[in-house]
Amino acid sequence: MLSLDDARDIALQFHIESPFEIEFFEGRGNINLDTLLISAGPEKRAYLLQRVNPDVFPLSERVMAGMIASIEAQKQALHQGLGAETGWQVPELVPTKTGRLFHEDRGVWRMMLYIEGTVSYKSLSELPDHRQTEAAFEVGRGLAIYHDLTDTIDAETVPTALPGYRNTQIYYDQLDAALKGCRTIEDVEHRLPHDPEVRAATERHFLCPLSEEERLYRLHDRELQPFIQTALVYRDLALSLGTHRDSGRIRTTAIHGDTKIENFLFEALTGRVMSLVDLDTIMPLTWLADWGDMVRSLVNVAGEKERDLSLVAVDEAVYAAVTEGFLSTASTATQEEIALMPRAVQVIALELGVRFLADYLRGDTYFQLGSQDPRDLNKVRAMVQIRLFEKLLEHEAKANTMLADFQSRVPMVEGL
Ligand code: GN1
Ligand code: MG
Repeated sequence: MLSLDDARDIALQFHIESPFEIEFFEGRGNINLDTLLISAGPEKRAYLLQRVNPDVFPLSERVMAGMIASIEAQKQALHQGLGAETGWQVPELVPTKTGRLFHEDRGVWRMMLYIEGTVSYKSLSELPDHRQTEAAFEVGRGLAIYHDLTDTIDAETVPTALPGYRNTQIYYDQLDAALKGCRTIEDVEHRLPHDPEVRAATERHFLCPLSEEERLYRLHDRELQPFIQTALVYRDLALSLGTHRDSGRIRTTAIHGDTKIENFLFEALTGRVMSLVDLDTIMPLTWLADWGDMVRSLVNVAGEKERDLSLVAVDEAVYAAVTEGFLSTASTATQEEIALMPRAVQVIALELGVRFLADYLRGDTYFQLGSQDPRDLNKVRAMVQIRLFEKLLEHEAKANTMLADFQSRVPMVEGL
C-alpha cells in the first residue's frame, strides 16, 4: 500500500479545490486497497481517490473503459427520462489537471465524487431488524434500475477488464491446482486456460507460493475438510449457469459484476436506494450473476467474515423482499431467466466460496490480506459462503414457491 504522502502527490494531479485533507478510506473493498478519502476546499467537498489494483486488474485501462461505458449509459438513459423519478445518482469521475479521466503512476488512479448524503452497509445486520426487509426491497429495486439504465450497452463490445473473472470453470481449475499443491507452470500447464489473454491474467492464481509446511497445514485443516468436500461435490451445479448461457437459453448482457450489498448506496434520510458503485467489472455475462451475487450477499445477514458459522443463514423475509423489489421494477428479464433466479443465488455463493477456498489453500494471492487482516481471513470467508450455499440449497423449494407466488400476483412485464 502507498503512503499518505505518495497519495497526496497523486491527488494533486486531479482537478480539485485546495487545500485538501486526505486519509485512508475505511469503506474500501477487498481488491482496490489503496482507497483514500479527500476533503477539499473551504466547502470540504468529499472525493474518493483510488488505485485500480494492478495485481488483480493488469488491464487497468479496460477497467476504466467499462466504467466509463456504464457511467455514460446511465447518464444518457436518465437524460432521456428513464428512471427520472427514482433520484438515481450516477458515479462521477473527476478529471485530472490535463483533462484525462485517470492518472497513471505505478498503476491507474481515478478520482470520484463522493456521493453525499448516502450510506452503505457491509451487511444488513448493521440495520435494526424492522428496517432490514425495507432495505432488501430497495437493493432489489436498485439492481433493476441499474440494469434498465445500462440496457443500451452492447454486451459484446464491452472490453473484458478482468479476463477469467466469474468464469466458474477457471475457479474450479484453480481449486484443483491448489488441492494438488501445484507450484510451477509445468505443474499446471494442462489446467491453464487456452486463451492467451485469460491465461496471462489468471496464471499466477494457479500457483502456490506458500512454504510446504504452511501449505500442508492449510490443506489438512480438519475444520476445512467438509467445506472442500461440498465444493467438489457440487461442481456441476456451480457450472450450470455457464452451461445455460453457452446453450443460448439465457441471454448475454452487460453486467455490473460486483453487486454485493456494500456497493449499493442508500439515501441516509429516506433509506431509498440511490446508486450502485464500484464499476470495475462491467462485462458480458448474464444479469443472473448480478442477481445471484446481490442476493447471496443480502440474505446472509451475518456478513462475509462471520466466524460463528451457526449464524450463517438464509433470512427468508429478506429473500422475499429483494425478490419483490427486483421483479416489481425490472423490465427486460425473460421467463426462462426468472425461473433460474434461485439457482443463480446458489451458484454465485458456491463460486465465491470456491474462490476464497482456492485462495486460502494456495496462499492468498488474489484476495490479498491487509496488514490488519487475520491470517485465516480467506478460510473464514470460504466457510461462510459454502455454508451459505448449503443453506440456500435447503431453502430452494421455498424460493421457487415464492417466485411462483409473486408471478401469480403480479403480471410480469413481457420478457424479450
Ligand atoms: C471482491 O473488492 P471488492 O470488495 O469490490 C471481488 C468480488 C467478490 C467480493 C466479495 C474483482 O470485490 O468478486 O464478490 O470481493 N471482486 C473482484 O466480497 O474479484
Ligand atoms: Mg469490486
